[in-house]
Amino acid sequence: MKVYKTTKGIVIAENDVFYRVDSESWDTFMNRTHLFQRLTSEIKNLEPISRFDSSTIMAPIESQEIWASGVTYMRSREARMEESKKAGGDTFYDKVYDAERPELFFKALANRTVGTNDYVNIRKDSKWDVPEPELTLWISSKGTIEGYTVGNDMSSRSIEGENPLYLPQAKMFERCAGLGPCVYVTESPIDPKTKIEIEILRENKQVFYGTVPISNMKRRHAELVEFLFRECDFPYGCYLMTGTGIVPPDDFTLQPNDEIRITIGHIGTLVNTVAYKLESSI
Ligand code: DO4
Ligand code: MG
Repeated sequence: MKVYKTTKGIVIAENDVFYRVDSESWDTFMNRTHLFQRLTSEIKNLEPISRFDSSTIMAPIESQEIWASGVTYMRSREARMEESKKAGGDTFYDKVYDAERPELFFKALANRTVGTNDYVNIRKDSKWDVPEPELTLWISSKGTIEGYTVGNDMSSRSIEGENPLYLPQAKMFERCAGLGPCVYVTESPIDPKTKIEIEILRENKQVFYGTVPISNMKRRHAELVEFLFRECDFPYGCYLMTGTGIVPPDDFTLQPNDEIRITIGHIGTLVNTVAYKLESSI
């Protein structure tokens, strides 16, 4: 079952039949345990809508925090060790990959998050930029994993590689997180064979393609959630990006107008176009 946040309210989709939910806020509607069972019984009382306009889809977020996990796949460990070697930071990635405590970092709130068919930014003071395609957990305030979405953890490799202490600047800026198109709510945990796929198009030509099964991840989802919830409360639930297992080759960097298409199994495709930040109007 898929749940979309749209400009016209919340829409539930089951087997391509769409139902609109009236007078509910995203925060209260989504932050429930046993969400799959609740939605299954709720749609029985709803009339299907005749047409779903995909141009109304927004990022599936309101008051939630987005957190992210790091170095959960061997590919991320290797790429980061290489990029930070000169700065002497390589050994930290090596250690965190094997440590009991995972790397978890705060990524964004709704104000820095974009949905599908929207722009993500690269920094003007960065020379080396990549998208990070990540399976993203939807977690209730009780710490239960209730669904999944597609996440794009936009990252500056040149800034992180210069010094691991620059991580917040490499990861957090306007439009640094892509999320969507929907939350895929499941009865049981997502199939480990599910593939993450990313395609980057430049002037309509494919300049990068990568794929990885989520089973390549070193850590369990429940383990990441347990660490995140140890000392943090999330009254509206939260999102947790689970780390990247796909890193483009070292000679690749994003350019304005590149189109990033990330597909994860049954969840769908998150499409973002790359841009520089516009001048602030504040
Ligand atoms: O260690 C820095 C961030 C790692 C990360 O974002 C990832 O592995 O996906
Ligand atoms: Mg990442």
